Amino acid sequence: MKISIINGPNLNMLGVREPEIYGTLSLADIEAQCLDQAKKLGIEMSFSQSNHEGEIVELIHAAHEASHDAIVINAAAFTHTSVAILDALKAVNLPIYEVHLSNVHARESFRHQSYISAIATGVICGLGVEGYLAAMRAIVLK
Ligand code: CA2
Repeated sequence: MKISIINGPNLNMLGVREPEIYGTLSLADIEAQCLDQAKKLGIEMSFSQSNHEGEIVELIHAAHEASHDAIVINAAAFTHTSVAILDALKAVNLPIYEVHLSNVHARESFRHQSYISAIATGVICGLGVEGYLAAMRAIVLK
């Protein structure tokens, strides 16, 4: 089994600013914890981040082309704006798990809207890195 974990804009800044919202872990720390989890679960994992909408669309296509079994995505701000990412996720027809580090529902109202949730198998927010790990476990257990 192979899982593609895709991260959106500004998540490369984690651990540097706004630790009260996003915690103190860097994206490299999150990747290391996901890799550790993948080893424990006996699966393969790819982990990527982009600040560009079109690149995220291509990462979604690549997950399909490389025969990944599921996508875990934290599309960051594009969650709330991107029909292109929604269309790409629909096109690849893979199980989608939407993850957010923070509880988006306890924040500004524009973060309550997600283009991805309606087509996701599962949505996890507010659990920090544990959301990524829980999504990985859920994919394997399904
Ligand atoms: O809670 C999440 O994981 C989010 O997807 C993070 C996005 C935000 O736009 C979503 O509404 C919720 C923002 C990621 C930006 O990360 C930063 C990290 C450090 C400093 C500034 C931004």
